[in-house]
Amino acid sequence: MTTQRTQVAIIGAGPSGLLLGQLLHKAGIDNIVLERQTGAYVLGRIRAGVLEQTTCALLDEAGVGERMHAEGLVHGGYELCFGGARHRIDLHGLTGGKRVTVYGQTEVTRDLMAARASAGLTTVYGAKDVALHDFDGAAPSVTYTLNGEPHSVVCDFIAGCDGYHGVSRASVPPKALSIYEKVYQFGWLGVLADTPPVSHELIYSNHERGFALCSMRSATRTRYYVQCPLHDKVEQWSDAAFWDELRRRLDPQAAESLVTGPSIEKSIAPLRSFVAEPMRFGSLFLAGDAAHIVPPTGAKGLNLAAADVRFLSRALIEYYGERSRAGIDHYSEKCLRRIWKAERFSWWFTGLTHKFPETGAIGQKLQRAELDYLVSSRAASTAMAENYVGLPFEA
Ligand code: RFL
Ligand code: PHB
Repeated sequence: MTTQRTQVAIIGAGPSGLLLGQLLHKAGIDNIVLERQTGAYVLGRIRAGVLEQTTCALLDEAGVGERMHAEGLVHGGYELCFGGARHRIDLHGLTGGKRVTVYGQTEVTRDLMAARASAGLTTVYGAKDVALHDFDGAAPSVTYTLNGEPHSVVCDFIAGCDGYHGVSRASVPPKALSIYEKVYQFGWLGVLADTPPVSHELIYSNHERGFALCSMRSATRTRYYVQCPLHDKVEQWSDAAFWDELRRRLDPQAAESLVTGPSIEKSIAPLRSFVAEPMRFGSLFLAGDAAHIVPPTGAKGLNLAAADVRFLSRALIEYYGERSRAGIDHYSEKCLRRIWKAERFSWWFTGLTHKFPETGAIGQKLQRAELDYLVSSRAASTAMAENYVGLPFEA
């Protein structure tokens, strides 16, 4: 068994783990990242696309914002489509000047990987059998195997950044956790294609056939989604069937101008609201999807992960710099306060825009009334806009 020593052992090289590693490194705090998959596999997962301004600021702080500023698309609004017409939500005007940046999670991860490599920091890809030890005691450590060989990392803290299916949350005794969960009865079928976007801003569409979302990655690459039955298989959906279904769920003008092409990625994601409380157990911290999941409608998943990492990096910097445990002790409470607001917003926006056959005709009428109210009331639009661009860190 080879033994390494570090200050913070980070499990998972998704956006949470890599961003935490970079911020800690900038502050002179040593860390090792252990990732089960290969780097190529991590980059192959097409996920989030919309960054809040505070997430962009954190990427800048980590020294990885350059390409995001050069290539990201800054959006001051988006459109809600229902009843055959589109209605713009002026995010910039309604929030006193805030905007969002459309820049894919894949690119954020790529930038963080490059920064980590050029700083010469250790990332172990292909780390199997990761196990956490003594995080409620005095000598925390993490063991893993690499190419069949056993390894151990002795550390001060463990950051569980290993997503919803990771080992970190699963290592906490169930009685120490409170779990809150809602699983939706439908999924999102997503397609990535090298086609120009149907419109220069995102379109969230509520249609009697189901929800649709038109997003993008660049001026030549689109990311589109349609609500689909939870148990559909990707193989059931030809490209032609996807484009037909998307077109039907848009207003006539967008349907007319939609440019189609071969898909370069196609996948179905389930929708879930999930929170595990608390987010700290002794020297173990959970961050990102390891602790909470939102349905993607509000574009909050990646942004919440970044917010956790912001609180956690500050807490650890305060600990090593001033030997103060205040940030560590308040980590869970500070994160959860804002997380629950994003959970509420994502649940509400999902309810407003998706088809729920079980609510019947009255459910559809009430949904339409709320959409009408939302686009005609400045107060209602403002509430929506301030959640979409991201709530402040301290209430
Ligand atoms: P990630 O990205 O899941 O990264 C966790 C990493 O941990 C590794 N791992 C392990 N490593 C070592 N040992 C183990 N035992 C391990 N178990 C797991 C994994 O291989 C992985 O590399 O979590 P992180 O960093 O917290 O980042 C969170 C974001 O990825 C997530 O919130 C968003 O992508 C959520 N999400 C979306 N958010 C949006 O805002 N918009 C979207 O359109 C959107 N689409 C999605 C999504 C999440 C999805 N998931 C989780 C299945 C679509 C999907 C399919
Ligand atoms: C995306 O571009 O993948 C995306 C954008 C907005 C969302 C969800 C996903 O709300």
